[in-house]
Amino acid sequence: MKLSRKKFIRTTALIGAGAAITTALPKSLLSKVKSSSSQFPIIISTWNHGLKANETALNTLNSGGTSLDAVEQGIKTAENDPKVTSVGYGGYPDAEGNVTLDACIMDWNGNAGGVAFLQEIKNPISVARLVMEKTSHVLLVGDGALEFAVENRFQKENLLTDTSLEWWKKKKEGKDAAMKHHKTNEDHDTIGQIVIDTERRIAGGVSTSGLGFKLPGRVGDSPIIGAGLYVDNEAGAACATGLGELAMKSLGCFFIVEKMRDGFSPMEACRLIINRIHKKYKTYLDTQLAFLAIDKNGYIGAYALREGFTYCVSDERGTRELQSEFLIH
Ligand code: SD4
Repeated sequence: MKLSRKKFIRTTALIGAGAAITTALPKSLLSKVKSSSSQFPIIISTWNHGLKANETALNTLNSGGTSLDAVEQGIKTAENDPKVTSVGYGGYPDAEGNVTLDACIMDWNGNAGGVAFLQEIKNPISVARLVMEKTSHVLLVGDGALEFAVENRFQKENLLTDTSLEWWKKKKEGKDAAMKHHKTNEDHDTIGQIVIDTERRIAGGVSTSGLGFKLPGRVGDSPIIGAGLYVDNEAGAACATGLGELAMKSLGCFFIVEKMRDGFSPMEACRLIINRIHKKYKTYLDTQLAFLAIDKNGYIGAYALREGFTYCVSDERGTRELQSEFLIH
């Protein structure tokens, strides 16, 4: 269904107001905020590269695409951009200098697909979608994922840019220090995007080159359903960014969606899991981890372990980048 800019503005007015009110309320009241009625679409995504990704997703909806189409196209924008050094083409390589990519996607029926440790393919999000739609599996990794992509006419190409090669050389010179300090604000910023379309169908996706200078073979949370992404049309959706190991140990996105199903606001649910992780894994306090969530009524929550996480929202006020709340400086 084609959605004009004007209609988009009109139909999302209620949601925009709700989101604005939610962020302005004192923390103690957040759990009591309930949505009465909602209009869609609404699009959210992680980090600054979400601005372009959201615009692309909105254009896809306007051209008649579903929320799933919007997520795929939106995320491809970041994957194709060599300046985004944490996703797809131009993503920072592992310790051996290889760019290895992780991605997953989920639709409103609970279908899921993912790829991990995929090399030489620019758009892992599209391969993840094909895994979901064309196979009976959820996750393909490494050579198997590459073979599947090539069979489905994806081109093999070199994903290492001059910039990422230079970065890798510098990292290699100071190898030991680099391996110890996974400062996720500096080395990687996954794109996660969630779209609710006018039919109230929720879809989400995540794509990343993972932790820069990671050990060869390392796979993070991003392709793991429940860790890096979870979508359930009955409750809402969540995606993660930051040190994937923490999202994997906590299955953070699944946790958030289940809390929203139980009536917690997205903000409360995100805060609960960050607090739990902070309490349990004290050794990781020099790292970043953040969750972004939306419930089925269009209320948004974003919460990070530490300062610096930003996310993008597209609603009746257009597309903009917002600062997330956080636990520690
Ligand atoms: C990972 N979670 O591979 C991803 C990377 C990321 O912001 O999100 N960076 O651990």
